[in-house]
Amino acid sequence: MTLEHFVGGRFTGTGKTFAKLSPVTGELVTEVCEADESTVDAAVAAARAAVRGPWGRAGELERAAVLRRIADELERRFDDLVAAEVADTGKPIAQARTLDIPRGAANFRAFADIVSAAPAESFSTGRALNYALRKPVGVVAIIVPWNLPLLLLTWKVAPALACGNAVVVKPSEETPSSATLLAEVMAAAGVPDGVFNLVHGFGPDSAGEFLTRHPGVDAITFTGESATGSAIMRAAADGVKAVSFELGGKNAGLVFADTDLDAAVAGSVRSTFTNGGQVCLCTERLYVQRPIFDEFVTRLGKAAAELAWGWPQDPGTATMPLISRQHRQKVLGYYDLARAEGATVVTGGGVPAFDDARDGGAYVQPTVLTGLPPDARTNREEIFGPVCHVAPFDTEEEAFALANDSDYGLAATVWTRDVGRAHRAGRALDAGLIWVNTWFLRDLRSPFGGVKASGIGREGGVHSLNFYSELTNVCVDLS
Ligand code: NAD
Ligand code: 6OD
Repeated sequence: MTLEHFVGGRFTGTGKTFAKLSPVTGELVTEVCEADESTVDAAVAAARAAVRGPWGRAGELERAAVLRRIADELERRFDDLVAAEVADTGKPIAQARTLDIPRGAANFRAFADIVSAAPAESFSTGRALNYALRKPVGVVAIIVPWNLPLLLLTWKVAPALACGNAVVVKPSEETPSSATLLAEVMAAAGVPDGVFNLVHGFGPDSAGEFLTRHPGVDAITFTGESATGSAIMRAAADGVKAVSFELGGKNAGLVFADTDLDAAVAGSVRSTFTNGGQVCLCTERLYVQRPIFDEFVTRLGKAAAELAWGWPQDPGTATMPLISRQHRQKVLGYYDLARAEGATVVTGGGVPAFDDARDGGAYVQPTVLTGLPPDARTNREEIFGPVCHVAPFDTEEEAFALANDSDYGLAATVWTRDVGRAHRAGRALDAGLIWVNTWFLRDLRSPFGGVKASGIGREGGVHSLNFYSELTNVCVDLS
């Protein structure tokens, strides 16, 4: 079977296709159509027609009802979506069942609630009444990566539709399957034709670039690498298109000596190795207060070495392959670089041997490093694999300074029992997201995004509504 685009409510093919390979075995998962410029034109035109039609004028409660039907249909297709996500990414089925796919439905339910309850701004004086109307932005291009495919796609589609826009989405070339199922879900949920359009393909000189350069696109929301964000910003400049960017990270975890050490070790294992370290929020730099440094490193290294290997379909599997052989080459390059920069490899640092079909996949060993100076490239560049470097610190001030010594500023995690310190960290750390004694605990009403090279803008709750809608102020003279 060949996966097709979804344009104006219909699946449609293109002559050119590409192969999606399994990260688990290297075998073919599916062929996928690659969009040419005319397919992207047709998708943008279908979206424009939809947003000019009844959909663009529908009330919030009407759109919220549609979002809830989409969530119902996602839940009905739960097993198909789990299978698609596992096949494309090789992630453990337990994670797909408890995180990736439930969040797809949760995103639609959350934004149905958020848009239904959004307050209307109004100001009155004796002379005049001012009130702000929320209108759709128009045609929104949504470009997402491969690590949490359905979660990250629906995180943007849900608020965009809640605000009455029509969307053209481009999933990663590495994860085309769940997005294709999402198109089926849209049709089954009765979403009007043209409101949700899907084009498959790559970035430069392919669907991604055709979309971001397209004059018919009004706004672009993108999740991916910071360097890609720069390229998209250049493309968006011509049309002065609004952008929202969720980009890369080199996230710090701070472990203070007053912490509950069991919780800090278990939490750092999660924050470093979940999804094979391929979550933008993953910790790649750990700083541990000197009195507990040795014990922490020993326990983290042991836990990393003991993470359960298995096939993705085995319920107990904790590890997963990287998304592709190409990405594995990049991550292994950093393992080599770390050694060249003088790191001590506490555990991992190579490729596991299975003696079965998984040797054709893209697996690497979970890896813990120590001994690098703060300016080592391994400590500064995003690796996006199951690896972290652990360094000691003495004082709170030093810990905050080390955490902030980065071009990125997405997330930080702080492990401490000192409540005052927790709040000081909230103020002191240059990051958009700070978790204290936990990691990746989400409330979809809260602002999500990064500072510095980690992004532009915030999504989540009312922040998403602000990006996906235009406010028009109406001033009525009451005299
Ligand atoms: P990527 O930037 O290579 O690709 C992301 C998407 O952009 C893909 O769909 C790709 O085809 C498309 N693309 C690439 N070049 C393009 C171009 N010139 N024009 C238009 N589209 C283009 O990222 P990736 O490798 O898929 O994902 C990993 C990266 O994503 C990491 O850096 C990670 O930190 C980041 N990420 C960030 C967040 C966040 O919320 N901040 C979330 C997930 C992933
Ligand atoms: O939880 C979310 O809403 C979100 N955007 C997570 C991003 C994870 C990055 O890989």
